[in-house]
Amino acid sequence: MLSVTRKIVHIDMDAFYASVEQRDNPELRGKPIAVGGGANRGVTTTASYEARKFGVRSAMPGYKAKQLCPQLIFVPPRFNVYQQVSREIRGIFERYTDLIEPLSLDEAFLDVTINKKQIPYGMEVAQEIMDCVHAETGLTCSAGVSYCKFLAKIASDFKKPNGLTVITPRRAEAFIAALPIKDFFGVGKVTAKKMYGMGIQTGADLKTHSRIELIKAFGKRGDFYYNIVRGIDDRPVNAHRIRKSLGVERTLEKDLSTQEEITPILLGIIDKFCERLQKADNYGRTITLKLKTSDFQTLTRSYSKSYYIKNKEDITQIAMTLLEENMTAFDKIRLIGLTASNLKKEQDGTIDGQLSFDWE
Ligand code: TTP
Ligand code: MG
Repeated sequence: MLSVTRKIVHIDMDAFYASVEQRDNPELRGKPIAVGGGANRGVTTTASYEARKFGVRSAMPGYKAKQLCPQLIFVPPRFNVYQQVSREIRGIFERYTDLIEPLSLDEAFLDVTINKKQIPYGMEVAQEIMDCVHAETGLTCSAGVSYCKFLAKIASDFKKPNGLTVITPRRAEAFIAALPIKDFFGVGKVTAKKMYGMGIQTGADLKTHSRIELIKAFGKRGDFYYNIVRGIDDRPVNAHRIRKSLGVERTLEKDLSTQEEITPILLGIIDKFCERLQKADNYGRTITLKLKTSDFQTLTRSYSKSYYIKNKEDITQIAMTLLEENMTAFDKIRLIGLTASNLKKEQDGTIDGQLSFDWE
């Protein structure tokens, strides 16, 4: 059988939210900034490269970021602007291919094996896209090019910011062997920890384990790890990724423990949640309440109906009942959220992520 080597490009914007803020406010340029994480409780969404030198990272509590970098400037997020930029870069991608799989607002896989400009090299497509993104949005991105998604994704991270990395089939195995396991796309924190326990630090270590061993340790995913460490990844670029949930969540200003304290916050979330469903014109048969405890445990509790839950009274009643029934499951919480799943419209090529908002 004739097999054609695919050309996959992965594009990822550099320090996305922070770069947009620095672009739109010259006073922030060249300075260490964090988006979100203001006041004392919020969590930063991302940090400018100037702030990263101090160790400031995504998802870091604001107070910790400030400790690491006392001159850090906190900037409130502007999600509508990030969404607009996301649409602009998507417009650029569409000049080359319709096979686009967005992973979040700022990154996407593109299959350019056959592309609208008939450019023979994936690298050339990636370079053109990087140039267009810069010329048209004033922002930089990084690109990875390879024959599969796994390697394209890893490649885009290799020379950030504004970097372009190509991993050819010939270089793939050596590249993967040297790669720390924590940088594997598809290996989360929990899996990485388990792998460390098995003496696996790098791709080379992972490769010493048999398929059976990996399946025993990681179930079905073991098979996936066995393949990717050998550079085998046939997953197609899926232009119609299925959106499975839609939701809203909020990090609290201080940890809360009583139902009296939590109820008004939950009511606010219900308002936003209903607005969001209406705007998306999408509704779910399942509503999930998500609570993150002060010691960072995540609790999720769901309730399903046989019909799509649209009505605000219904949603309020479900959310309140889920809260009430689970008041004994935690001591204090630091985050609360609501999600709709089993959605009416699960087929959706665009993605706008889980909207999380910090008001401070
Ligand atoms: P990333 O692409 O992971 O990060 P980044 O673009 O800020 O930086 P890099 O140059 O390393 O790619 O995420 C894209 C945006 O998503 C980021 O700017 C902010 C948001 N985000 C969060 O809100 N919370 C998170 O925990 C992470 C990782 C990202
Ligand atoms: Mg990025």
